[in-house]
Amino acid sequence: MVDYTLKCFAESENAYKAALILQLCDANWDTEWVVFFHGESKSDGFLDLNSMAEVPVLIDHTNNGNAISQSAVILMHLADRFGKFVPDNRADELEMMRWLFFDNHKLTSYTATYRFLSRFMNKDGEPEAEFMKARMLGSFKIFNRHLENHDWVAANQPTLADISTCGYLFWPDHFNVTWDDYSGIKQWLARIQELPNWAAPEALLPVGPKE
Ligand SMILES: N[C@@H](CCC(=O)N[C@@H](CS)C(=O)NCC(=O)O)C(=O)O
Repeated sequence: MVDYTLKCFAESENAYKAALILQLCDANWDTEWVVFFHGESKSDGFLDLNSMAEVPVLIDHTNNGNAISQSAVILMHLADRFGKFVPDNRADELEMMRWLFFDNHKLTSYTATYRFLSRFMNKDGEPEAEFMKARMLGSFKIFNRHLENHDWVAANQPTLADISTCGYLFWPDHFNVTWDDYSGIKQWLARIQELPNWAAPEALLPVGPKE
């Protein structure tokens, strides 16, 4: 029996955030594929686990199968469990929280929505896609400027802010960007890839039902 099961699917980089911390902490975990594109996350069974109808959901078998959702909350729960990726002083912890909110409100939110409109709905050129793309590029500019002067997002070490913000960024071609135009982001992603046990999204998230 594993300690944690992550309900997820390959295209969900919010799920990758949770998968990445499990991987970096060398946790005992497995995945369960959510048939997202056929509406599973809106089904009654799924809503019983997460009333917000969103992936990811972490099932914590070490705590009576408790279901936890919102990737930032999952990250905080696992950081607490493993004693990793949270700064040891209040100022850096607040800075970490500041970037977690920035990520959830802007960076991931605009990137994921634009990627969905462009890649899965072929809406490039249409007003809603162009609006989201502009908001995404605006958040990249802000984030890149920060990373040009910081090795890690919130402290002098990797924290949950790095794990959360990097979620969507390993596949820039999925949202029509090259990191050659954003040297701060490019160099920071390379630092993340050098963390012990790092693995890419496609190595951690399931693409379909298990045999
Ligand atoms: N803030 C949430 C966002 C989760 C989210 O948007 N998940 C997507 C898949 S990556 C989803 O389930 N979307 C369903 C919907 O928006 O209806 C988190 O970080 O967990």
